Amino acid sequence: MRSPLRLGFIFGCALFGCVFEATDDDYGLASGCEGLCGPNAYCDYETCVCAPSFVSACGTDECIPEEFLCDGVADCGNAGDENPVNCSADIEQTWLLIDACGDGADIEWRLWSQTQDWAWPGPDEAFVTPGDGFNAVETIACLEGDLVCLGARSAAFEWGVGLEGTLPCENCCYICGFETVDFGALECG
Ligand SMILES: [Ca+2]
Repeated sequence: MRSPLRLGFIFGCALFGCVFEATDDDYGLASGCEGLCGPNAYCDYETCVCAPSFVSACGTDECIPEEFLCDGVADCGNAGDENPVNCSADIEQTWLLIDACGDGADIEWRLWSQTQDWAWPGPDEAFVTPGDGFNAVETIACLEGDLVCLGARSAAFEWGVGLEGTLPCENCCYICGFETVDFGALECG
């Protein structure tokens, strides 16, 4: 599933066909881009344009066939045509856990993406449990198929990948999908 809006934004230039625009500054006195355009692109006055049904998705001067976008095969050298940020849909996933550690301290927790440099609610913010024995429920917008790991910390204990997302963990990661993750009880130690 793709988000047309996001694809339109990321590949906006591709949709309009331009790869780059040459200016006189780029090429001294010579203007135009004849001979400077990459594979599957041609020079239209001062702009390299992807050939019909080709798009610019690699971050280079190369144009690839439209159908190569998000088809599960890396066609760009940097796999830019398969970047999950462009190819996956944002979905809402609810996480549920319970502070079962009666140490008198609330638990701070974050959810860490394993495929992007991203955490919920953010790398400098944390969810906080609402007290011993009460459900903590938070909903995040994650990329379908992303692996998301729980990291949590109270005054004396740490769970999952830890609040900073750096610890190894067992059974603390779940695939971003439509089903609620019921993480269960966080017990002391
Ligand atoms: Ca591809």
